[in-house]
Amino acid sequence: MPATPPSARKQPAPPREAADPAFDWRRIAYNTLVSRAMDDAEETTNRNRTSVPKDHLVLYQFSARGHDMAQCILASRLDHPHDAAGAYYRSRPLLLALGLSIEDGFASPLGRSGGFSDGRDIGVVCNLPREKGPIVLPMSGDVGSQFTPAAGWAQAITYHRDVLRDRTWRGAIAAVLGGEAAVATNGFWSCLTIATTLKLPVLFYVEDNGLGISVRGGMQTPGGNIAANLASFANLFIRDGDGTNPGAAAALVDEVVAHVRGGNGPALLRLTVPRLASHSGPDNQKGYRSDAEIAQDWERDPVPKLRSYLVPAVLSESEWATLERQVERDVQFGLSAARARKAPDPAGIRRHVYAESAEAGRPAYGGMPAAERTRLGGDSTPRESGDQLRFAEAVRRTLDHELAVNPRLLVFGEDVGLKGGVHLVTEGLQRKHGVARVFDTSLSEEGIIGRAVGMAIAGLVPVAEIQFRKYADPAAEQLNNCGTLRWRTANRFCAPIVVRMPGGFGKDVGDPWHSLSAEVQWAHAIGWQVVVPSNAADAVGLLRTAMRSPNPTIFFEHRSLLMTSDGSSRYPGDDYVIPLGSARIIREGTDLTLVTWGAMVHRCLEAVGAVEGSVELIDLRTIAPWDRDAVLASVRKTGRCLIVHEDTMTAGFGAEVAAVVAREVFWQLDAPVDRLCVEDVPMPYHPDLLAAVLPSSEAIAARIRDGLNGVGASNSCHEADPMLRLRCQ
Ligand SMILES: Cc1ncc(C[n+]2csc(CCOP(=O)(O)OP(=O)(O)O)c2C)c(N)n1
Repeated sequence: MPATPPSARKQPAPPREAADPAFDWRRIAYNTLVSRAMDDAEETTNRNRTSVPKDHLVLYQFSARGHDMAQCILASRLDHPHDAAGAYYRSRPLLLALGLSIEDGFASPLGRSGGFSDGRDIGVVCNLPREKGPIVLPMSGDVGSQFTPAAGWAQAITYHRDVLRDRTWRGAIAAVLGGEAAVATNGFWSCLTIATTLKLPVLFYVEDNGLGISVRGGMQTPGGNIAANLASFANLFIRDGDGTNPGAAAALVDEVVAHVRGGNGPALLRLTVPRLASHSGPDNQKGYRSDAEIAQDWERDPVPKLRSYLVPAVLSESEWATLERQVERDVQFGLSAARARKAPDPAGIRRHVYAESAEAGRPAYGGMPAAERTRLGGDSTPRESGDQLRFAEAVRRTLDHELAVNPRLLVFGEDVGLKGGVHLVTEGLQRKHGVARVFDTSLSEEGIIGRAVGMAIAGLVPVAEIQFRKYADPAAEQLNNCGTLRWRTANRFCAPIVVRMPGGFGKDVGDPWHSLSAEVQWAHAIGWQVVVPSNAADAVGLLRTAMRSPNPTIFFEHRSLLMTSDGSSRYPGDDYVIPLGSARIIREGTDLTLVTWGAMVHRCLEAVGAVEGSVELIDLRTIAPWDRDAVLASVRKTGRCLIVHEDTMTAGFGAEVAAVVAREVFWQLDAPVDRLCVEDVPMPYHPDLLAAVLPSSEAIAARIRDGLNGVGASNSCHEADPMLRLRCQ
């Protein structure tokens, strides 16, 4: 717990008279001065590196000098219990004004325990979870990635208010802060499209200091003024002004916040501010800024302007001096308390990649409340009498049921509404559950995933569709950040979303865009669960588990299984769940273990039927987590292992399985671990070309025979290795 600063014990007297009485100017001045003093303390500490112990240094410093006052004015207007701010590395003044303690504000850049991330993330990459009151969404280091989660929060406001009929969300807004360079990012444009097309309560707050590190604003938007350039953008209320003029900035903040809070749709406020420091600690501004320009910027410093605005109209000279002394005391107190904190404990570094089953302490902010998860329950025994159905229908039925029993659940993506998705998996769901719960999105995968993240943090259960696996590329930033979110915030936040991703080869067709599988990418990404079902029943159980999980999940829907008999099976029931990380042994055997997943399961099954010899066929069903125990137990028994997958060979998930098998059961192996995969080429279009790269059941059978006979592709290293030759004799 942060220690109580001296000022919290003795509050100053209220102002005699306010310049604009609607604002608490003393509070704004206090917060601005605190932020300024913290920047000063950090920069001094870092400049005098030799005079302070190494562990007292801020490793990565970002100053907010010049941006500070206007942010404190904005924060004073974020006063609704369900307001949220999407922010970036220069937003610490906003956090201080929203309730961040000075001690936590120092401790995080110092890398001390506790704080935003328990020493895991840069100190200015902040977050602020609060039970009641505005929160700050977890920031990321990627410029522009703050925007679409804010759109998700804003859409969640409307969902809580209109669908869940929770009146406490009325009037809430999402404010999203960014520099003028951030307006060039995909995230900005995606969020702008979402907010303006849906008329969401989003306030874009652009802090224009004219520099993106060293690059001038004219490179980010023509002429350097995004407010001017967006003048004709529909559904966007725009204001532009000077962020160093207290009265003018306050009036503009008031106007835009009132517009958004009043339900009139999004607004954009651009405030010009000076950057009264280098971009960050390591930058010295040499080469791109003259001394004269830096001096000119200091003339625009908002702090002296704030002082003249308030003294003597609101505060007397001596009251201002008292305020300054109070700030100095509080900041020194906070700094000492932060320095007294322990360094983070390396023993805990592996925690919080995923939710811990017995959650110690406070649960993370985000996702469905645990009690609701428990209420939904689940049954791991399949119903035997279910009707036969196709994979696509199984997914649809599962989504339909979950939409019915879980009012927090939403299904969205490109074309998923009236059309029912290009794979027709969501057909009929919008008609049944309404456009607020099953809806089309704009064509922006970054927007689909970023929005899902914001919604999940706001307590909803977003099930997003990426139309084809390849088209997750534009969403890679949001997907990666979603996976690491719980770990980065040391379990302060989580965003359990489900991403449905159809992919893989189609029935006899392929191409580089619609047929990618590359599931390994998400097994490699930290924090994701990755599900690769091979049939309808497994799809039902695994999808339901994913939708009730506290962790994010990628759910692969293989194109060749959606409508074919291969993917069909009996419907296992409306409550059926399968724990992730439990493989299915499809056929038991004693001579060779065949490990596979997804569509290759069916080719492997055919191959096994065509060979003599006893093959144990394992369908992994999930590759993150994957069932190491089942695979290792099987290979211990058979002494041989062949892995077959559709993803390309080099660094495919088979390499991971092979490495673990080789390490863990080396002395029980009778042959080298073998892999049969698509070679390292993209998926081709012509059926003959496709057939040439995909492992066929004949090719799999041939490789099984090689394995059983101790010959084959891996034979050369087998012969070269005397130990293995010995074991095979
Ligand atoms: C996606 C991404 N690209 C590049 C960077 C490196 N980078 C960090 S800050 C920055 C400039 C951002 O400038 P602006 O948005 O104007 O904010 P300011 O720093 O001026 O407040 C860049 C290029 C990054 N963090 N993320």
